[in-house]
Amino acid sequence: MNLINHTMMPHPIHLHGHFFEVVNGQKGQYPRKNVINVLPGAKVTFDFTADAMGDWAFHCHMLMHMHAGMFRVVTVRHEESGE
Ligand SMILES: [Cu+2]
Repeated sequence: MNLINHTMMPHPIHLHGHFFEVVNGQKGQYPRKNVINVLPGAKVTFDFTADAMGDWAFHCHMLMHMHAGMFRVVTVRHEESGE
């Protein structure tokens, strides 16, 4: 997953239901997190294993931003069952 911040504000982005590994160039030492602060103009990449079935919130942790639309649902499901 790549997160690119085109705004002038930082955005602490939070994924529910999973941890991810922040790709920081230090192979084998990727921090495991479920929130990553994406600074203005910055790009953050994380590796993510979708291993928890269900619908998960994926959003900015600043409530004003979340209510303004920085909120999505990440759905994890088995491809063959369609569930
Ligand atoms: Cu934000």
